[in-house]
Amino acid sequence: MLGKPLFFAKNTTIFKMETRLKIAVQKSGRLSESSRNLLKECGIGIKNGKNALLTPATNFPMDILYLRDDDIPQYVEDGTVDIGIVGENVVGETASKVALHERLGFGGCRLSLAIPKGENYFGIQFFEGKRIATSYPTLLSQFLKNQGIRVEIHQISGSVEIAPNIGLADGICDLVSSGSTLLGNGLKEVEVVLRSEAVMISNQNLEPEKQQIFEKLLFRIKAVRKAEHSKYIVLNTPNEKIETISRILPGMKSPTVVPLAQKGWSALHSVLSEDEFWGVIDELKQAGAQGILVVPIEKMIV
Ligand code: PRT
Ligand code: ZN
Repeated sequence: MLGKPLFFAKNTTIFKMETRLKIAVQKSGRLSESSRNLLKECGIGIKNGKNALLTPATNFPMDILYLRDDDIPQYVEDGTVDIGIVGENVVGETASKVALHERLGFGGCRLSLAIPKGENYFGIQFFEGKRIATSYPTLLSQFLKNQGIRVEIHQISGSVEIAPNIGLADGICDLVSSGSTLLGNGLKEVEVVLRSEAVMISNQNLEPEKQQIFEKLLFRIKAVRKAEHSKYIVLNTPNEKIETISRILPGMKSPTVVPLAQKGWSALHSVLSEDEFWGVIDELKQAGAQGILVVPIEKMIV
């Protein structure tokens, strides 16, 4: 029945069942809170949190399914759910045939090779013939194959970082974010296999009505993500400096100019990206800008 619109006849009236998009997010773990927050920032009402297995969104044609992150790519591939939020590392490791969309800006980490800190690392050749413990055998063997290195891979599912200390392996390949787990286990990171963050994935053959809902969601996500990187700036300037200051501001279009009650002065409103902000702030002050206000933006539609 999947993929076909459903019709119910009641007396002489035909009712078409509302198409709803099914999204899978991690039930509990590093991605779960940020995934739910992202949906909320997109204006999607989620009623009864993470204890239910499935929650209907209150104001958007979408149902939220809470799963273990490892299961999400497969469920998306086989169409049990339509879309999902999961780490790129999991998509890569499960080698799932899904479409990758937006990177979502959270869950950032790297899959890295690490060895005991006392070892002399002289490059990837170090690993030739060595034993490596990992929960990521697929990604690791692809990486090493590309480098022409042969190793013995020991697949283990948890506490990979203790493997060298108990003599199970010469090195490990695991996810790293702050690096403190490696440090605490006397290991050093020597190669990055993959950089990863949470991504939106979808089934490769979404039916058109679901595709439309998905596009609405992606549109909202882009607006939220764009706003995260942008700041709204308001500053006061003598009128004769408006042109100079406008040239410094790399805003969306030209800045908005509003006359102030004080004669000869105006307020300029514009949008800056977070990265540009510190670069231009000194220039703005030197050019005569005063009372500079920088405020966060909630959503940004461009
Ligand atoms: O129960 P379920 O299967 O759903 O969750 P899980 O336990 O498998 O995954 P979880 O919640 O730990 O991680 C989910 C996703 O978060 C991962 O697939 C990554 O995409 C992402 N992520 C980001 C991380 C980390 N950072 C991370 N640091 N996943 C795991 N770690 C672990 C790593 O394995 C190591 O043990 O944290 C430790 C290292 O952290 P640092 O900060 O000490 O370097
Ligand atoms: Zn998992």
